[in-house]
Amino acid sequence: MAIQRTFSIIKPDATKRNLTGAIIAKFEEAGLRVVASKRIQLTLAQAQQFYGVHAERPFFGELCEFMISEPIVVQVLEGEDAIAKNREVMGATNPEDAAPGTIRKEFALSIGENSVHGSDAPDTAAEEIAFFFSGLELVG
Ligand code: RTP
Ligand code: MG
Repeated sequence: MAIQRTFSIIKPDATKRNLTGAIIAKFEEAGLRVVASKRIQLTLAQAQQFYGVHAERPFFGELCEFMISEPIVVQVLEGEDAIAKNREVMGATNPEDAAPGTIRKEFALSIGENSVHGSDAPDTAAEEIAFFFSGLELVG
């Protein structure tokens, strides 16, 4: 597998509980390098645009309100097979189903407040990175 980049969000439930460092440590232990990072607070319009793929889902309103409730940390992670590796380190969407040692098993509060987001495929990773970062901000 080649070196890939993926997009990650440390979500409001985690930034609020001061878990940013603990979550980044999990990425680094898994061999993922942080090549871009910033702490921001989304507007409602930005959250709705980012999660547009889920617009028809029953949890869309709740998800967008949650994502703007506190600052988030958006990052680009780089490494061997980074997209799949990041999702492995994150664990299942619902922390009750997440494997031991994963971020969501250790830190997530619920299926909604689940501490992290990670891109699910190369095309979405590229779109999500471009949504938040300019080329100048990516330092490999
Ligand atoms: P993500 O996109 O955040 O990395 O998570 P994912 O792929 O594991 O989950 P996805 O199906 O894409 O859902 C996006 C986010 O929506 C919230 N969600 N809430 N209340 C619910 O039933 C529910 N289901 C999903 C979660 O915050 C999930 O990460
Ligand atoms: Mg997803």
